[in-house]
Amino acid sequence: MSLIASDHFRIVVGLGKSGMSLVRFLAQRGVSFAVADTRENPPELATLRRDYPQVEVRCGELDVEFLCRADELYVSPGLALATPALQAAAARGVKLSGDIDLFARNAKAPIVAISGSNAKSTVTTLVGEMAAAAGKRVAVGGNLGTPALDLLSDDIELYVMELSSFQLETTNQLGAEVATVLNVSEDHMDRYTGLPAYHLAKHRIFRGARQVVVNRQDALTRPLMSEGLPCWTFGLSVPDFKAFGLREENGEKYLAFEFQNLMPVRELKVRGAHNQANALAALALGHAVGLPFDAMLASLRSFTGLEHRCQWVRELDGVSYYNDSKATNVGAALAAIDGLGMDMDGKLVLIAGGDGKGADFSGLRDSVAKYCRAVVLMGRDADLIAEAIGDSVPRVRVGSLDEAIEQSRALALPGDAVLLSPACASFDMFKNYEERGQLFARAVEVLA
Ligand code: UMA
Ligand code: ADP
Repeated sequence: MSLIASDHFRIVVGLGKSGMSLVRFLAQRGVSFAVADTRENPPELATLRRDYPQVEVRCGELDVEFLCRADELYVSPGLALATPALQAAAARGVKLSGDIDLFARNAKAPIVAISGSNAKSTVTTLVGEMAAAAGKRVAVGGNLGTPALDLLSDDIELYVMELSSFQLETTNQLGAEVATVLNVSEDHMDRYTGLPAYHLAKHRIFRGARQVVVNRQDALTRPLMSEGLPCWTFGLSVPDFKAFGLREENGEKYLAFEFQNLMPVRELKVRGAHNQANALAALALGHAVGLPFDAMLASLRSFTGLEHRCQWVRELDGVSYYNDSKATNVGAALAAIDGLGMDMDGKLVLIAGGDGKGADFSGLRDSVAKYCRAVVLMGRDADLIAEAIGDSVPRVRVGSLDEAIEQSRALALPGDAVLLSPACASFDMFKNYEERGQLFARAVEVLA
């Protein structure tokens, strides 16, 4: 039985991947609905016309009268709820919801829900691999690739979901078995009025949660109301009760739970302190849903990291090249600069810049001064970054990624690393961060 009233009319707003998953879900259940998208030619329009020719679609500027024909709107995470037409419909009593709300109402297996400014995809993938290694029939997705509704199946024993603040804005009640906000730092400031609004959106993940996982080193990850809920913590400090952390014994650093060492940190294949925190977060989430330690540790030992996240590309003339194109905000770039910087004897030549989404780049200043030999800047917000990081190291302005690589190569000394960690979105110069990372990796691979 589907937990959705069939006598109501819905409108799916946004016809991208999540919109199309909503269309399939509603059509399968015989619910009447229409579709709207502000774009003249949304990505899934051809698929919709082919597979569901009877469904009414309105493209272009949203029409409030049309939206008000619905009892409920399922709004794409790509559209801000502050969009005037959505607000006008809400003011006239139309409920605003989204695909995750519908997913939560229909999922029959426990949900591990993961949000945060950074490390969501890494930790989600890790928990998914841990569950699979433990023999669970697990479905992994959400903001990471497969839309949530496409994962629904009676066969599944555990859902591991990456959820963005955009998706959480329209999620009224998630009811996760365990939920976490891994870390909170500025991102998407072009969509939110400020950090408090962004923080509030992320914390909707805790609505109806049965257990929570908190980052001991980031107070903003602590749920505002979690009295009485089992709470597990992770962090790079020494752990005590209900806590995952690091402990050093006889010169060897271990991932540890409470008073028990689990495995030496050097057995992780991923680099940097931030990845140790990610491993601990995944252990805490997996433990909360009863995954055994042996399966979880085996997954940690074999995990080589995701593409475009501090990914080692090659070494040339004694210089290592890293692709961290997924660092689309200041917090992520900082984690890479600090994480790699403190792990090496040489210095970093940082390639940064792009569309800063309204961010304040001054947070990079101290780490750049400490770990960088030079910073090579490209893209729309290059000058903003140059000003914010100060002149402690040379700053070189370039017009293209190829030029950035050429300049970085000239600036790096043996023992150094060239790190593409832009602290910005890519859309001013590339299709997306994947394209930026692939072009970087390919250009570096052919350097002679
Ligand atoms: N758009 C319009 N008009 C509309 C609808 C969308 O102009 O009516 C534009 C917006 O600029 C929007 C973009 O189209 O940002 C994409 O919207 P979409 O509805 O086509 O998106 P989907 O294909 O459904 O993808 C969404 C998530 N996208 C966003 O949140 C922007 C995907 O996350 C997610 O993988 C997918 O659902 C499945 O759940 C991507 C993402 O960039 C990876 N997420 C952000 C991030 O990780 O930082 C939050
Ligand atoms: P998300 O899905 O939240 O964007 P990813 O796992 O894709 O997270 O990683 C995004 C970026 O964040 C990458 O550049 C990665 O190097 C960086 N990162 C990974 N772990 C952390 C962490 N614990 N804190 C801050 N940044 C991190």
